[in-house]
Amino acid sequence: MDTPDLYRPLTPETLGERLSGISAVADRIGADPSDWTVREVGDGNLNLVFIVEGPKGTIIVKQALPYVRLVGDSWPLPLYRALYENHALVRQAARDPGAVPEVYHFDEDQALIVMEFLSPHKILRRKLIDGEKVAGLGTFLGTFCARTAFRGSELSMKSADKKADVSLFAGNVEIPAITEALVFTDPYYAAEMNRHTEGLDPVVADLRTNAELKAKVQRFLMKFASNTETMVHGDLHSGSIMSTDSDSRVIDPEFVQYGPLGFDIGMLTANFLMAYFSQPAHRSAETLDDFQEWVLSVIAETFSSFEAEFTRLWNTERTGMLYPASLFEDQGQASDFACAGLLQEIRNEAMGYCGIEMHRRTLSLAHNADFEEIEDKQLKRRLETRNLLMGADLILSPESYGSTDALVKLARQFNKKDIP
Ligand code: SR1
Ligand code: MG
Repeated sequence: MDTPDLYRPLTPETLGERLSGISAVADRIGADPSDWTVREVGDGNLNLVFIVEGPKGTIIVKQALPYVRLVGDSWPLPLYRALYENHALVRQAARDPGAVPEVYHFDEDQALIVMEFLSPHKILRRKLIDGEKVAGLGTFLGTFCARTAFRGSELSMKSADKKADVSLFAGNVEIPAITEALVFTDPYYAAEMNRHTEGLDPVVADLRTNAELKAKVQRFLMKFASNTETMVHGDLHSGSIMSTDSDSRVIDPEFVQYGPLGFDIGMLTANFLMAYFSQPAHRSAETLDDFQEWVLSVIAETFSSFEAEFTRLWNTERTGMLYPASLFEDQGQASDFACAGLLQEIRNEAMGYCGIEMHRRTLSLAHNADFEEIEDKQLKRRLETRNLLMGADLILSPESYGSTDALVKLARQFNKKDIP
């Protein structure tokens, strides 16, 4: 995998000199780099992230590294992923204005994006672990998922534009390959980079010997890899959302690809369910029920907002070649039932992706802090077991949980389940 000759990773010491001539930067933080304060704050799995503060303001500089930061240079990863992230941010901003950070500057050779600094936003996963509620969260996320799903598909886009975009994003090969392996495959066999909490072996063995479950997961992988319904964020977890107590934004779409309509909302739901199941380790008994119920209410609000916004767009922006008015409204026939049927299919498939994400975050390489920060290993094992078992139910029978009531009921059942 070649790294372009011009590329040099930034350091806090070199960033000032390297970015000083860029007018988009100077306009926002001031022109003299000797007045800038630079901090590298990247704590994700892949990139460098700098907060650069100057007399006029603050910006974020995100730069791709030519390898997976979490693992090291033994796992090379192409820099061109920054190009796709930039394309994704531009499209998401157009499809859901204000939902993602504004891009100020993109440098393809340096694989870097200069963008809006969100403040006082914090990573949502941190807020969920700390028990901090976010007003309007489900509405924001459901609306974001609906707008990006609908407006990135041929329900809305001209076919020529959508097909050109599918072809553009098809160049992003290695990033989907990470998801195909880490999310859909590795959890279900003894892959080299896997790890799981001590004592989980019997549950893990049950999953890995369940041929029906593995076949269902592979069917979901086939859809993920070959279904180009819409442009998906591709990694929509609570670490890809930044929030204050009442405002949220979606960040970090470098796993963007064309994929199934239900993928993002399914992955997102998994991350709320993992926040839910891990709460007994993070909350006192007095606040536990209230916070857990709030997390479930966010899931419910996300789906109801998704469906409301998707339906609104169906009725007002259905300008693509799919489900055209010529077949329905123009013949005096309503198409509501077709919209409702499609939404039900999206919900059902979302449940499958949800269950798979619940498995991979506890079994393969990239675990999440919700569980990882639990020091009591027995408690961690018990809570992760609830999560794994519910994930299996969702994968095996996604259509049984295609309503919010059924999903929430199942989560409450597993949350009460005695695990020895
Ligand atoms: C090697 S990358 C591991 C994970 O980090 C990203 O955030 C994605 O979730 C990916 O699966
Ligand atoms: Mg990320």
